[in-house]
Amino acid sequence: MSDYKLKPDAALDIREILNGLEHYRPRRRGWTWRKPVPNLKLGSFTYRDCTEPLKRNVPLPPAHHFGNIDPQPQPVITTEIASGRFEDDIRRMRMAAHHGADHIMVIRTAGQSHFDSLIEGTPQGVGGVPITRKQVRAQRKALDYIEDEVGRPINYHSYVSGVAGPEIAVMFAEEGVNGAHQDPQYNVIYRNINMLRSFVDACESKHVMAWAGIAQIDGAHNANATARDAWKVMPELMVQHAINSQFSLGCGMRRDLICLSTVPPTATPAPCMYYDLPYAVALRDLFDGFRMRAQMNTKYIQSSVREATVTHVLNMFISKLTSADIQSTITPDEGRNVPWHIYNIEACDTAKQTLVGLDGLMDMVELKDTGYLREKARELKERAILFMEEMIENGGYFKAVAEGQFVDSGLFPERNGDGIVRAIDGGVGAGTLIQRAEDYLAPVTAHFGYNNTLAYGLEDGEDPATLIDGCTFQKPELIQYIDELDEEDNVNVRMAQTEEFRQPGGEYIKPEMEWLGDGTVMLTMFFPTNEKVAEAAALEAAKRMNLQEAEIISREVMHPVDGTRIELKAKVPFELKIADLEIQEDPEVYTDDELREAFEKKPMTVVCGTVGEDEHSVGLREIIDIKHGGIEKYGVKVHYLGTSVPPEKLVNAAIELGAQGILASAIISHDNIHYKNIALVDRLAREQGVRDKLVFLAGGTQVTPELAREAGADEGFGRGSKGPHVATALVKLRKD
Ligand code: Z98
Repeated sequence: MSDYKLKPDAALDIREILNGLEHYRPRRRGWTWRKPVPNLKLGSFTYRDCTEPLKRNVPLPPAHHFGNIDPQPQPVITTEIASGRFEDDIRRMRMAAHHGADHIMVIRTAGQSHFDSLIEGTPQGVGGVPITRKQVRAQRKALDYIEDEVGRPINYHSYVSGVAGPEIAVMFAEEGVNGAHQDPQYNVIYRNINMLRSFVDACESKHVMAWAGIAQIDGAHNANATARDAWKVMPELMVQHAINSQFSLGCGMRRDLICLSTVPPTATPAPCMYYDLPYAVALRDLFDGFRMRAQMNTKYIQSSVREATVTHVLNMFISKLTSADIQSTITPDEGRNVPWHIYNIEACDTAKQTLVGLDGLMDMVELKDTGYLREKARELKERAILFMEEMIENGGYFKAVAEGQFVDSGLFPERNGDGIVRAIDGGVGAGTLIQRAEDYLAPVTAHFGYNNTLAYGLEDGEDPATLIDGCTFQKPELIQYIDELDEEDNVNVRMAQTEEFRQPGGEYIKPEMEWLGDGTVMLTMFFPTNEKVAEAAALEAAKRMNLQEAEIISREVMHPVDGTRIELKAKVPFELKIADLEIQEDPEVYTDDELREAFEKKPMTVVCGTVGEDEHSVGLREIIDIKHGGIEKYGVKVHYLGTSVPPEKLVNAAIELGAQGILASAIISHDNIHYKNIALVDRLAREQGVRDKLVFLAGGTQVTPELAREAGADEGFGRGSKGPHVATALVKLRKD
């Protein structure tokens, strides 16, 4: 690794990642779990189920009220990244890691499962990135820097399925990939890859993954994403889990690295807890000692972020009740098909917020041992076992698949006859199996099955690679690293096209959603009409705003006639020169000592209150109260007039009390009433002839300094303002 280090205040430099990549070696193999810290104390709180905190992080938005603590829950948190350009995904990985993700899954490009070999270079993908050695290595290298920065190991993950499964497994072992999906049933059912080939390949792949300590996720959850009524395939899901888990143990995988991919099968308006919780409990009963990767339900997600988030949170309630080990957050891509930076980050925050919010839950509640929950769980297990028995009676897995026993939409033993049918001699890669000859020899480590090493003088159990003095697992210098082959579709060409936007050093900036300089923006609009008219109106509005390539990404009926919410994406036809931007300077804030001294030398009295019909006093109290570090602390004499104070009263009180200042606070912003009241205080003070003797400051969560000044205040204070900011303004702007 070079001396390059991420700087907290600088963008990750992709050029540094690509520099010397051909010689880069991963620094470890294998999966890492979080480190629990029982009774972790952070700020004012003690956490029951949290893990080691991060060195660098972006806490949840309300954290500034709690000393910026950022508790990290127990499950590993996954984010799935699928933009198609690995160089852009790397920047997203850093953001996600700061928000608490420690499992980065890269979705691979559509169609790669049918490639019968490794592919090279860094072509741009569709619906994911092409999994090539170069991009895997670049991302693992970037994650090494990122994990040093955040202070926690990050697991990197992609897919070992498809016709090139074993080749990919070897490449992943060589490149230090930490997790992978591997399930031959996925090949068979969803990718129509020949079943015999898939199971033989899986032996090799799983054996290699076991050697490299790669955690495995199975593919059972795809059945409830595919089946018409996802809750009806619950028994089958358990059968699929069982087949892959037992098979994996047989191939030498450790039980604690075999992760079942579980998805709560229903979503509201179904009474989802009543269905999903017994299923989750049944799974834990049957699969003791294996790990659970909890993914969220995507089958029923529509395009609303709000709705997707509620489903995610309900799903995580089940994760908490049943102790999931890995928590997925796949809202952005699979759920809504809007694979943007912001949705990855939001979903990581949703997971962190929910799981931390549920910290200690199981100290207070427990799942009932009797009644519906256990009866239903038992029923599901019985159905699963009957399913398995039928499969065996049918002549085993291959025959059962050939007869359409899998992904049938009936609740077993009910059958609807709509299962997915695959022929034993059909599918991609059919007829490609060749029996190993008696003198077969593969001088490589982690090779599964018959290998005639004894004839070559090795002891039983000795590593066949010793015959060639070590294979690529021991001697990475033997790895063939192939750089870009395609002269047009490669990372260097793409980076040259966006150079002016790339930090550090880039001169221009553009709004971005997934790729540097993509110029993509999203607009939310509400139209008081039906869906069809609203869609047309939104597109026309975008046109008149000079936006390009406008497309509607979500529509939601608030009322069939009275209102539709539209979310629209489009591209802006301009770029912004950073040097020309008017960047607000942070206001100067005096130190505590300077403030105390100033008010000691020249005492000051102010009157204050929430103005108009506004009853929200919390913000103002924080600005004035000594216990919140408010202005009283510096010796300012404060007359608090209370809430809903009429503007006349503020001005009159200031005159009567001989005050030098007025502080008006306003939260309610309907019809701009906050600015109207600010203007009224200013006007009344003028009418009374005292405006030039009084400093007048206004604040509130929706107050913008410029607009407050325009309305007539001497200064305005928005969200995040604190006592020292206001006290400094009082010193600087006082009129006497
Ligand atoms: C997930 N985002 O599970 P293709 N192998 C298995 C899979 O489950 C999948 C693939 C391979 C979801 C993705 N699963 C759903 C066992 C996909 C992907 O053929 O490259 O799409 O393989 O996290």
